[in-house]
Amino acid sequence: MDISGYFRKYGGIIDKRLDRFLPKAAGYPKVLYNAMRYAVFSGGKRVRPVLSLAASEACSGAWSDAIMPACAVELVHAYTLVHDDLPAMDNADYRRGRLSCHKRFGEANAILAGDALLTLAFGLLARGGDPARQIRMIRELSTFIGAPGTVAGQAVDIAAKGKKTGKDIIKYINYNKTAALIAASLKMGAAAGTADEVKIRAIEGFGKNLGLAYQIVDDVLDSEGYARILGKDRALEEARVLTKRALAHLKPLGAKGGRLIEIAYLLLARTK
Ligand code: GRG
Repeated sequence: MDISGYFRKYGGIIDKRLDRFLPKAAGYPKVLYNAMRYAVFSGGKRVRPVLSLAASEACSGAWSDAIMPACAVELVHAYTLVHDDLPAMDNADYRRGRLSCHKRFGEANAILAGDALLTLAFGLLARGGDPARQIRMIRELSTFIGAPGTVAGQAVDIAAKGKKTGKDIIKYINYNKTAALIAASLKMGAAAGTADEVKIRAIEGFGKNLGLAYQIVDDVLDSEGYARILGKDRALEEARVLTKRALAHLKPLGAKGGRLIEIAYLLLARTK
């Protein structure tokens, strides 16, 4: 299967599961459930959950081992976007080409939808599978997306708004806002099965570098961050270096790391 087919196949599986795990649109309170669904089913590429499933596969796990963390990371991603778009944060009226969640459902409902998505994500990690692995995944996710982690990255980003920002601060923001959740997606995918610690750490190292490269490519596409400081060519060169650094971490996986290598090159070359 080529890499686009892989994304289509696993993206489809993830969407079906997310549909099953999210509260039904007709349930009560309807506005909250619709806001949650609106945030999740709006054309996201499903990069993070596919990374979880690919990491599981690379460690000889079954996709069924990794489906809960895969869905959990997409819910967390959706929550961060809903909250990031709020007037108190990035104040964005549109997301993925349509009204942002608070513009469509009101600010209070968007805040609550984000809260509920985050809460459901942790609930999914506690469902099914081996309890020791579930606890580990809950601990890992809370470390990567809390403070320090995604929330800290967002706090520093907000504090830096309108100020001249150096490369170190941008790197801190990129690592915490973006790379932390990407690393968590991969690490939890690996840890959901029976992978040993050497492989789990290898996948984590891959994820941290891949996540930094992912944000730089995003900056180049949006003409922001690194692209603004370094220029697009130098920023892309930095993304290439980080991707190579990411790939070097995959050595302990041998040929099993092949799919992750393909994904890394696909993300480096992405245009949206
Ligand atoms: C609110 C705690 C809190 C954090 C918000 C993640 C974030 C921090 C803000 C979102 C805006 C932003 C610039 C995020 C960087 C990560 C990133 C590149 C997001 C876009 O991810 P894609 O490309 O988007 O996977 P799709 O739409 O495909 O899901």
